[in-house]
Amino acid sequence: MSAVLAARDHVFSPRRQDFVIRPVPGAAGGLGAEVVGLDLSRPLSRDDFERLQSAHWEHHVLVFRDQRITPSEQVAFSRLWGPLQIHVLRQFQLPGHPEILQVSNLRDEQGQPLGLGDAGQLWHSDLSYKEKPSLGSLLHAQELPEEGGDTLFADQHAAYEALPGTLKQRLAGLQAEHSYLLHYEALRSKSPWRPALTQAQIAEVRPAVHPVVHTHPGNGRKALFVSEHFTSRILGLSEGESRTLLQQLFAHSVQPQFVYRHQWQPHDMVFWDNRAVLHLAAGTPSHLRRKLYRTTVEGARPVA
Ligand SMILES: O=C(O)CCC(=O)C(=O)O
Repeated sequence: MSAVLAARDHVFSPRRQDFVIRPVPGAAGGLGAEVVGLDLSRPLSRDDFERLQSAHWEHHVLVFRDQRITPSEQVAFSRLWGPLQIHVLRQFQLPGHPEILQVSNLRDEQGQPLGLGDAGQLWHSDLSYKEKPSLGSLLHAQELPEEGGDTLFADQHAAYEALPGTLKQRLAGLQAEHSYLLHYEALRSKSPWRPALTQAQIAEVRPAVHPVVHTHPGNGRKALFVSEHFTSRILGLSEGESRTLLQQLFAHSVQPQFVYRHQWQPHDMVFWDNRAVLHLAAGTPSHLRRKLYRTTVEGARPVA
């Protein structure tokens, strides 16, 4: 369901809010914009929604500053963009809010992890291993460390556009497999608190096949759609050729000129477009506390 369809049944407020959307300081190439003055706990007008949608298609990462919103308000705002996806690791849901995945290194009184503390250690696009990957994810800062904890975003339109013409031709029509299980056991061996997956969970994350280059349904631009975390192979190539080509694309797609590094401020909510960017968690020193709430919006099946 597109955002426009998801928002169709929503009762919008007749009142616009007074806010600005401007390039985020330090961002290059149009990647990243900050939204200042908008209060997401208040009802949104259709005009304001459409302004945000245009900015999302153009800048791919929207940073909503100073959002004092509840989990229910985050869920309500996220639902405007499409149905919400429930993460397979149910253990890390926020109690009472199955749509919210806790991204956190905190533990409860029994010493059990509250959230997915090692989320995003490898570059990825959320849920690309689903038939319908994510349109976008919204991450709301609850508790931030004094140092570290940045999130990096890499512009996959710009990465595609910078490829040599011969490589663009080679990629046209290629399809790749995306698998949640690709690095799961390697991550578990580094973070033993990661739960072993049940058969039901494994069945829920069967691999999916998507075009290596897809066309963004909102802005009509092409983007690379492969990532180190989830893309396991390119169909129709030998194992060696597939590995070499994927390594080349992984290295190309996250070069510094395509990257915006987000340094979190208290109460930031960041809404990124999984169809246009890859992202990576830079890491937090283990003695410091970090907690964010993530909602994940379903998108359409990618098309070349
Ligand atoms: O914690 C972060 O900075 C990013 C988390 C992440 O990669 C994710 O939620 O997919």
